[in-house]
Amino acid sequence: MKKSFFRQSPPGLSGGSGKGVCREGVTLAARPGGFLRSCVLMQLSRLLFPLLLALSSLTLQAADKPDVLFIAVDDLNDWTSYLGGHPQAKTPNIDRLVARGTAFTNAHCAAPACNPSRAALMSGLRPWTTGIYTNGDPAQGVLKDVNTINRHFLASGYNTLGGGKIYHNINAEGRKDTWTEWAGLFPSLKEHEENMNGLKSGHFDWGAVEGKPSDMGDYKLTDWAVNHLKTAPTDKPLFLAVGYVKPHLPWYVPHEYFDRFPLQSIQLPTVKEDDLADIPKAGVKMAGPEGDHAKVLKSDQWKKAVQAYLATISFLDDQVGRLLDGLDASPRKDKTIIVWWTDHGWALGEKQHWRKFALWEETTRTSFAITAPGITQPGTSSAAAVDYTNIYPTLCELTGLPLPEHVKAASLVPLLKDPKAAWDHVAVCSHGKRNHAARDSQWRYIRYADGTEELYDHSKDPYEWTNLANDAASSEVKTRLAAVFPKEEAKPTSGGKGGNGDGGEGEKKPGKGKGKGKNAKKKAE
Ligand SMILES: [Ca+2]
Ligand SMILES: [Ca+2]
Repeated sequence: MKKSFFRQSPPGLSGGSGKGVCREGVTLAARPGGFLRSCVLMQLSRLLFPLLLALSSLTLQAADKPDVLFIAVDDLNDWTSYLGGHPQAKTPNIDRLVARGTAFTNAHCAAPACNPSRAALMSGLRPWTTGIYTNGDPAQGVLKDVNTINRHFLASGYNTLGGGKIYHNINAEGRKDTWTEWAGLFPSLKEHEENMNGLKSGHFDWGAVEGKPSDMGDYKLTDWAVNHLKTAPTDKPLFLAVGYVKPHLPWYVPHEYFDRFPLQSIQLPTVKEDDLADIPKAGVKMAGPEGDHAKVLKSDQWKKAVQAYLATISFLDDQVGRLLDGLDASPRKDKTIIVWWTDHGWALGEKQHWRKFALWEETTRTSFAITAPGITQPGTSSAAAVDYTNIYPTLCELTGLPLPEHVKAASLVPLLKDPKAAWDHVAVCSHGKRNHAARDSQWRYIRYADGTEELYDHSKDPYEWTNLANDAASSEVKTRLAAVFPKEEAKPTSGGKGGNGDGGEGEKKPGKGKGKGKNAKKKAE
């Protein structure tokens, strides 16, 4: 572990002269008996004064800082109206949120699974540095020594409040000492697997359920967040992290959401029948056509799954609308930075693949936008290829917090100021050790651990149907994009026993809390 990962003292708090010698001894000796006391007092004041000064200046500076509304969403791909990932997606509120600032339309996770994606985003460190590659690679052992985003804001004078799912393993990372207040998960209806679709595939399940929207955990999370926007003390800047759990599986939401998407009207994703024919074995293994896809086809569940995902997204969208209304009714309306991100994409049958856990566009592309008052212009978008290691430095620059030494990625602020600004960085996504994808404005290049490759030209092939990796003409592009892949990679924290389990161990729901931080002490992982 490099020293630079470790948490740093808050700026200004490590000071104090501390020399331990009372140099005024000669003068003070003229007052017999008072020397020692005076000397100690002077020494104390010397030690305390800079500390008090630093504290007061920190408070003063902190009070002037913008608030941050940090919204995480679990398992939402590009099926939003504004990104157009599915023609029937209805997301007026997400669109409204994103339109307040700059939408990043070519944004990608650092890893296509909950745990490594969130660990990379919150730490600013890539999987190949931390060894957190998959859901089965424990994060806590590494992250406890890293100055993560929430630790950094807490140490810098922010009132940091977190609720829902921010890290994958909320029991391990959602601890009281890393937030001012950690609220954990809120109980929801139908938390047990019901096998409503008959596939007997654990939480790979969907169906309309009895209940009201207000019975859902994300509804309660929204109430919690809106309440804090209204009531959190205004003498301290607020970092409010709201982690929505839907549209993660299982897709159980009340009937009214399913009713918005009549089954007979549902359109399946655009797919090419023999799409896997030009994909190397390692890619076909990631797609796993004999798994979820075979089951879905056999039981005629494809349209029902699409309907259920759209319905669950629509439920989420309603909560986003309530959250936005809450922000606009709060005193923080005009000084709040909004960071909106979904932890990775999701495939629903493209390349005969389901879920995340792969390196194609459907699974790495996310919904991501930033609104920064005074910096972003409403309704703007950037097509620059960005990934989630860019979020930490951007937040530091927007709030004036010092940039931790370990955070090396580029800030997005130039793009927030001018979405058309030059951007020569490449988005990188890793799925397991030595499997990486690089994405720029035109190309996606995938290289698997065994050296096999895929290359897609998005200017002609938006669905990534034609693998150009074996074309002689592609060697220059491949060489340029391969240069961003690491030469050395950390061992997986699980020792290689992790994996994502394709619905198994790594896909288990994080431990439940009661929305009051009761889960904070439990040990997991
Ligand atoms: Ca996720
Ligand atoms: Ca193909």
